[in-house]
Amino acid sequence: MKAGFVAIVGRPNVGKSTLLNAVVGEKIAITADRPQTTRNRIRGVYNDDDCQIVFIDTPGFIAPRNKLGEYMAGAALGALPDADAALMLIDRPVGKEEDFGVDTLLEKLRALKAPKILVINKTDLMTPDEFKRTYERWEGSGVFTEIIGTTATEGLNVGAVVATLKKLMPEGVRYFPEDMITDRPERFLVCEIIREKALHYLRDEIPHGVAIEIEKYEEKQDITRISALIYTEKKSHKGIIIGKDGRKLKGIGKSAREDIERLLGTKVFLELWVKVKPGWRDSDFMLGSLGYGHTD
Ligand SMILES: Nc1nc2c(ncn2[C@@H]2O[C@H](COP(=O)(O)OP(=O)(O)OP(=O)(O)O)[C@@H](O)[C@H]2O)c(=O)[nH]1
Ligand SMILES: [Mg+2]
Repeated sequence: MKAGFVAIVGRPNVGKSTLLNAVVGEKIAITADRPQTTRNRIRGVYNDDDCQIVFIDTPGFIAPRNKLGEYMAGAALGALPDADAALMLIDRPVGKEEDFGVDTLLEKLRALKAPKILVINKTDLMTPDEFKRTYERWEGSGVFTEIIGTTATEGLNVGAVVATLKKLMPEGVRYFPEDMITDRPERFLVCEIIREKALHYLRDEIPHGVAIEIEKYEEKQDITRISALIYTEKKSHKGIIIGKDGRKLKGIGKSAREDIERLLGTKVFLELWVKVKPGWRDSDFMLGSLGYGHTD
């Protein structure tokens, strides 16, 4: 029996959470077509007859701009030292403006004893020649024991990533029961679903200033009543989130409710409120109460 931990790291928006979901076969981490979607470490558990791999999804790594960013960067780098293997994801050749994140990650990876695998994701967006050039460039870094191309959205080659990691895992026993696919509780997943829908509905800088807090969570026999707050940093953003005649907030609520019903397997009554909290991303108190206070 093999069992171990794999840290998934990389710059924002490269598809780390999409890959985690593909590996586990369920949606446990939210994804969005914008950077800095993931804010916490999220563990997803892969099981088969003779192996358990605990994948740790991490926030995309960039230079922090506020205390929330510091928490996120800490969550990303902090996943590495205890990992039995590290997966670094990229989605295209790196340019200059991106060098901070990649350089720092490479430096950390070089210092790590555990084996490192590079995943070139979003191969569907590359020509064979682009893939080849990217492959050769990274091969030259000398950091990675293996380089694998994937299309995480379609699950393409995800099996190859798992098979490669399986060989690298140490002998051991399962860390989590076989039916447990994530260590995150339902309430966390509910907040994340709401945040994901808000990300999908909102543009520009607004999503970065959004956080979700559950105010009420009542589980009855066949219905779960949830009331949640959407925090935003600016008064002007509150109106945008609510939208004309409350339409945007209704849209966010409806699509979140549908996903939450699927997750919980009950009917859901979901109420959303928008609240302005200037500077919450730099407030230790607010970060703590929103689950960004200490990494686990
Ligand atoms: N075309 C294509 N899109 C992909 C692929 N994998 C992920 N995506 C998309 O890329 C976007 C970012 O994916 P995420 O999984 O949220 O990326 P992430 O690396 O977790 O991002 P952060 O949490 O911000 O660090 C989403 O819109 C995904 O649907 C892929 O293989 N091909
Ligand atoms: Mg993510």
